[in-house]
Amino acid sequence: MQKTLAIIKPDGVARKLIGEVVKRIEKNGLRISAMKMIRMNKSQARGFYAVHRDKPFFDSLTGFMSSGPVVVMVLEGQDAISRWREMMGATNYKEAAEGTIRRDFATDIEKNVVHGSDAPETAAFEIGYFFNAFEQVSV
Ligand code: IDP
Ligand code: MG
Repeated sequence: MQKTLAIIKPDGVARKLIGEVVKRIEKNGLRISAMKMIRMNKSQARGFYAVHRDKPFFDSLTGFMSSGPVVVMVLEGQDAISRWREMMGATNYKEAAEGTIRRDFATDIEKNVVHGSDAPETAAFEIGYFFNAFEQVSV
């Protein structure tokens, strides 16, 4: 059993893709054990993406992530981290495999619809960044 953090980014929410993304998650068999809509301010987005603070795209990315509401979710299941990343597709939608969320819906390397944790340690940090223990249900 593994947990991962998923985000439907501001472009995904604005383009009314919440239902589509949730449908794919449920179809895949991952369980949603926490979910809420929030809007980050710039400093909260900077905290979330702190690992990327030295990247040239950091300022643009954190501006984008604080530009509108996002849906944050905890997904649970066997190999949840890699399964969710497989469903998302490569960071650059042009390199993403057919049938992935980013291949089907992303418009830009930055505006790529969804986020997913990349390892158990980052998943633990990212889940704790948004959810306390009471907000995560056992399903
Ligand atoms: P990931 O979301 O697939 O894990 P990361 O390398 O962790 O990709 O980058 C975090 C986010 O930063 C990406 O999802 C994308 O929104 C943005 N990003 C990554 N690389 C670039 C880039 O080269 N230019 C602009 N934005 C980028
Ligand atoms: Mg990443």
